[in-house]
Amino acid sequence: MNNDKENLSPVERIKTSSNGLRGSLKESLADPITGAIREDDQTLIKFHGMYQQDDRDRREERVSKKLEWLYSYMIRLRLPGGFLTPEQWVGLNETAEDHSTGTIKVTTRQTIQLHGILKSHLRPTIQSFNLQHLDSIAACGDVNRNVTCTANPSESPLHKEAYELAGKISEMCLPKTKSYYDIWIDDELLVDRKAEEDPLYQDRYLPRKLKIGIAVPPNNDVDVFINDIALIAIIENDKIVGYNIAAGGGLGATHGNEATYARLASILGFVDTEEKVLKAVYEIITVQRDFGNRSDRKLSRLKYTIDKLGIDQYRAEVEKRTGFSFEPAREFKFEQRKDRYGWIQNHEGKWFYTVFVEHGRILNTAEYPLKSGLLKVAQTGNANFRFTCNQNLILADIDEKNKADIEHILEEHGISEYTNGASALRKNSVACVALNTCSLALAEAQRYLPSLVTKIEPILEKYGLRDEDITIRMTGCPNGCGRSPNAEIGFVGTAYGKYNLHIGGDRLGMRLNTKFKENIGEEEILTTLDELFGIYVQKRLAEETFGDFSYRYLHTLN
Ligand code: SRM
Ligand code: SF4
Repeated sequence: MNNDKENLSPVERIKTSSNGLRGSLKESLADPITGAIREDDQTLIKFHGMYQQDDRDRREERVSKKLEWLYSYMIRLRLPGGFLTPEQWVGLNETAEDHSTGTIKVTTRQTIQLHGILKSHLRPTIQSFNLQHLDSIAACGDVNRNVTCTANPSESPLHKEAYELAGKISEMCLPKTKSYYDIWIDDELLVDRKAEEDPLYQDRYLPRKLKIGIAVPPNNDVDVFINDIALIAIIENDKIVGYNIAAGGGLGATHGNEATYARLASILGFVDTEEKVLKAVYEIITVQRDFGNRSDRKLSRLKYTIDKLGIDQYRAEVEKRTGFSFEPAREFKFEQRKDRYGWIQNHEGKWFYTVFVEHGRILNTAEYPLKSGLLKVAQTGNANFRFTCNQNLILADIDEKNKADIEHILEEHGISEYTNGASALRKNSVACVALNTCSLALAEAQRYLPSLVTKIEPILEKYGLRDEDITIRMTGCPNGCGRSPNAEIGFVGTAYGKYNLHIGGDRLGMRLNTKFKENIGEEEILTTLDELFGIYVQKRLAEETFGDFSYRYLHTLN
């Protein structure tokens, strides 16, 4: 068992003494003097799917006016497998306009965030989500997060099955406390504390966040191996016969702290029935709950517990708890990780349109009324909304008879032109939020990568590489929210305008990249890439991807 009890991190005390994650949140919300909430409540509010933030662009101005920082909140929805009905999209659009900056952000974990919500708007926002049957429970905090699943679930019955499993895992891992309803929905709710007893999380919850993803080969659009728990559907004779289960993925690290590192999940083995899958997932979590590091939050993710215990001991402890053994892992093959843009028809004849949404930001600009176009599609009631881990959106389950109407809306709003016209590099780019809301950002990401891509495109053009599907990802710090450590070209922010450049990751998400240049600015980024692309076209092997080539370059050619 975890032997760090003597030296628990302060967050552990906040969790155990929180009265089922209630803390003093009601008092904090009622305080009219400040836009912030009390310090302990800033930890607890995460378990309710929210973060206290401030507008970092306006810090200096606020201080010069002797005002407190401009505090506001980000809310993240819990959407296992990333799905909304058209009615829910219309409701979300309205909630975003009434209470947030208005921008709807599709995240790298297939869900939605709204930013810039003032404290007084928090309860109305949650209440309006509640009316849409949406919640943000456990979207953040030391619990299981949004369960991701290969997008396009209606493309085949197998995707549907995996999507449904994502929902079951999400339900199984929900905290039992009803504090969310108590605080955000109904003040008068009578609380039965006995009914809130939580065998999974107890009163201490997990040592740290925990993430679960499900991939349906041949697509690894969920980047399954970056999750704490990764499920890979094993398909035989067109049926899912079970799942390979892997554990210990995670991408975050801290500059200068050698004890921290990105890691891909290691395969524990194969499990056949759904009942066993759920049991195995549950007990992988309880082992992490009991053995994870509760002293140093930098070393408390499941990946460090696995490396501390060793994969065999971790597996043995899980098997002891489940009462069955993992079978040897079965073969599987990933063939792609990118989204399939444009129209696709599924086995039932329904249509799907994948919209390219640069870094998941859905808003209107003078040139591109994306948000209005999507609202108009939703208002027809004839398309569901699905989200991908590449921050894109799928208009889903469209009947043949409604396709032309939706196509017309997409054309009218420039959405199909934008999706078709973007270069391969741009369509394979991911960036995290970073500035101006992320308190941990050291550099820009989603506000900067689009213009950097514009400068890289002519270089690719020069070498005849315009259509090459190179994955390029940027994060404003080494936490890896835009999964930069798992890209063919990864940028990791070090300071304003400066990035570490990583290369050598593979295209399918099976190999992490390696730092190649440290702390470089735009000019050096462009000259370095120019040089690398030049060598790539000269020395690449047949069909060799840029990621595989640069891995070879780093290890043998350089
Ligand atoms: Fe993340 C923290 C945004 C996916 C690793 N992440 C944050 C916070 C909440 C900053 C904070 O703690 O104050 C960021 C909020 C920024 C903002 O203003 O919205 C943030 N993370 C995001 C999102 C929105 C990025 C995006 O642009 O899409 C993604 C939301 C996912 C979701 O819907 O749940 C997001 N974060 C990820 C991923 C990628 C993934 O899961 O597929 C990772 C890497 C995988 C992993 O977990 O290792 C990731 N985020 C982190 C970490 C590092 C955790 C670690 O233990 O190493 C932090 C920092 C922390 O937890 O202390 C972090
Ligand atoms: Fe913020 Fe860093 Fe995550 Fe980007 S990677 S959203 S900068 S924590």
